Amino acid sequence: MKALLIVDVQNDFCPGGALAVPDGDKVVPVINRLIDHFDAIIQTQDWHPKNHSSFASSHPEKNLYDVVEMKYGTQVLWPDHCVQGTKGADFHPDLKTDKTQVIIRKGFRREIDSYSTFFENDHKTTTGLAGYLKERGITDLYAVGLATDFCVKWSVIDGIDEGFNMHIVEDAVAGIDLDGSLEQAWKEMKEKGVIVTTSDQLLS
Ligand code: VGL
Ligand code: ZN
Repeated sequence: MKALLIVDVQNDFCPGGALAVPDGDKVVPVINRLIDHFDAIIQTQDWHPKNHSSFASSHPEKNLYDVVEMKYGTQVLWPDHCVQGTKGADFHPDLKTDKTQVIIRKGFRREIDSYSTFFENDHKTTTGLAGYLKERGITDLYAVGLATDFCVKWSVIDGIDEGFNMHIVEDAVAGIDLDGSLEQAWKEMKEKGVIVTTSDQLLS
């Protein structure tokens, strides 16, 4: 069984949003075309309280995109984004969400960020997704969405560690790219064993 994992296709990660990924909205029509070809559709939603510890605004002495040490490791300080209940946290209006069966929200604990759909950034606190997928007999997960070098990458790597065949749909993801993080992400995912595919390949 195969599932489509649609990562963080939210207004704040699209052009005009608080943490816009260049060309972030270009993934929307590509993802919409894929939706009917999967047994299960899972979406993730970055969902932060106001004053989240990953926001630079919560650290007055720091600058945007500084990297700081948290109890659980290094953390990039982001602009305020995907605040619970705001328009920025909503899914892109053109994304087809009717077929979505489960939405995993992440980053809702003030003191810890969560890039991966499987674990929060301490790599210990689970979201429950692995159990859900296993109970449904899903073996293959196809990652699409935003951002390639953060939430998509961490989801792919953790998914492989959790025993799933992880695929990434090259033309259905887009990255932030901080100091070469995009190239680094592709390298790490490929070294870990991600299966790279394209939407044309999946639809043919
Ligand atoms: C993300 C940075 C902060 C992502 C979420 O969806 O990749 N990146 N929060
Ligand atoms: Zn976030």
